[in-house]
Amino acid sequence: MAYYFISDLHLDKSRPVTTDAFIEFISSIKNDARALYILGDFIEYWVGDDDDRHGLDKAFNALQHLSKTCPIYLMHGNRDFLIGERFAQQYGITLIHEPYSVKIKQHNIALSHGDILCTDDQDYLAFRQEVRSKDWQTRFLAQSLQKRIQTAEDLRIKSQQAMQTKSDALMDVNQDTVRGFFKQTETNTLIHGHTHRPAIHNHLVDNQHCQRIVLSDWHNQASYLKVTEHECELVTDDFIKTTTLIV
Ligand code: LP5
Ligand code: MN
Repeated sequence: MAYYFISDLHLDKSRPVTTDAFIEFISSIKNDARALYILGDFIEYWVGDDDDRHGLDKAFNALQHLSKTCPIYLMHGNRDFLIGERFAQQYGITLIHEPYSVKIKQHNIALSHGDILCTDDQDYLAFRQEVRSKDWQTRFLAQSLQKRIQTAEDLRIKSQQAMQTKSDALMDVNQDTVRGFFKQTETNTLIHGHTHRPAIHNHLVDNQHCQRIVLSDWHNQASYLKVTEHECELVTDDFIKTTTLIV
């Protein structure tokens, strides 16, 4: 039996290969999964639980089916932070909010989408602060579905334009912020996504060895982290990396 971690699927009806890969992945873990953690950006974008035009019912039904045999935890990402309890309950999902820690055997593991670790990207952080406020969300969700979808589409274009002006270094995690996150959560393992730079990094925090495992996005293929006992395996289309969890 194993714990599975995935993120950044960006499911969208325009990319059926990824949706099929997800359904196949869910089917492949169903007899083996102790829990599934989805660490954000599960969906390309989400403008409210009342939006039923995703064309992703097959993927959602696969989750609901899995939820009968294993708990499914979902954390918000910067694309789908408006996923609410209505959607979660409909498909047997438990929403979790960061900073979130989970104990697996004797290992204390912190989970994050990863965007809050990218603190050099000040423009993004200012934007994030605004759209994560209760007031902004209440006003946004009161708009018509069509208007919300249009705003999200506009924002995707603005975001792509903004990202062309930002360096890779600026859009990666900030090392001091990562160290602070380990201290705040009192963990020595951190799993996150968002940057789409799958890797296993070592950090030294107050002379303690810590590990940061970065999940891959799903670009037409499944990729995941599988944790069994003390071992973990990070699987992408290009490589498989293994490590032993720190006690
Ligand atoms: O996800 P990814 O990796 O592509 O990009 C992020 C950051 N971009 C975003 C924007 C999302 O992609 C947009 C998704 C829309 C879904 C939301 C649904 C709810 C509707 C919201 C409507 C307002 O998160 C990008 C980071 C990058 O990761 C790397 O970390 O740099 O951040 C930006 O590009 C943000 C810009 O720097 C600043 C935003 C300018 C747009 C201002 C328009 C204001 C609209 C009104 C909102 C208050
Ligand atoms: Mn993201």
